[in-house]
Amino acid sequence: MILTITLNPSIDRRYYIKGFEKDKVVRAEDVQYTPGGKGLNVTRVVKKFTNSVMATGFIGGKSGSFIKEKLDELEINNKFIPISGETRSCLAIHSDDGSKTEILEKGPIISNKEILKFNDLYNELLEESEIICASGSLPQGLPIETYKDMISVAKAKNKKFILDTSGDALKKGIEASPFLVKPNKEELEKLAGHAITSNDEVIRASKYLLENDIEIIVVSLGKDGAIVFNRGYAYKINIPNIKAINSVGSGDSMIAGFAISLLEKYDFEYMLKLASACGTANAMEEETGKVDVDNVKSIINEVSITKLKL
Ligand code: TA6
Repeated sequence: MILTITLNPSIDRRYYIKGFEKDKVVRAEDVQYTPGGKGLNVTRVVKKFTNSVMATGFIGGKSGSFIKEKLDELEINNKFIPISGETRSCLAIHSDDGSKTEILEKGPIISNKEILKFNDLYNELLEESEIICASGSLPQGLPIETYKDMISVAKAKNKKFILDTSGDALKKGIEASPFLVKPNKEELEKLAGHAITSNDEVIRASKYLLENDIEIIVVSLGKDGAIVFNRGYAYKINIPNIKAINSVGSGDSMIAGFAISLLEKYDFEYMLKLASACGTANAMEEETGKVDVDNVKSIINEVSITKLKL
């Protein structure tokens, strides 16, 4: 089973606005609400391929109830710790000029009592899980070492832990050597402490990560594909050009592809192709964290991989 962890879930509110500008009153042409937060985007894509998935984390208030209702409608198994705070919203404003502006709320303050309850639930769910996916920011109240501690517990039980987060939570998480991490270029630049403008610089900046005994490092590069590091080699992944509608959630969809591949024990090259195809297929959809499985299957055949000796 794949356990997806969303400690800071969100109602993702997508607005389509003509002529969006600051300091103006504008009206939304369309709005869509989806149960979001990176881990729930991962969950919804995983569910397209297998029912062997369980979502967990914290939810609270009416927003939390909305998320649970949507997951139940999608028949996604879920066990969340109810909190006194209100689950956040994240806004994505799409303008007709092609621009996309995201506003991410910090999220609620989690109490120590709620944290202890989650730790018990996490240990219980670990027993029935093989692959753990933790994605997204930490809500307020959780120590910055939260992911690091969760990774250590999972590794002690021989579980594969995939971490997709940013900033100090990522930096601390790396210290526990998760099985797979997926920084995007901006997150890698923050880890490296300098701008990255070429694939060679991606490879040099990733060497620090390689020293932390991480089995698979994925540097996602948007429409430029990704560079993946594993066992002394780097793999440049090229994806086909597509008509991108909404790229939000493509990184999360890529994570879903890796999790499915690890669960099904696909070979390494097929895993790279499936994960890349999931990320690409997500961008073809209006909804965040959504793929059409037929699109994924046809894109897989158009993904190319170049193997480079490090
Ligand atoms: O990756 C896209 C997304 O999941 C958005 O849908 C929004 O929920 C945001 O990321 C949350 O990011 P965060 O890093 O705050 O968990």
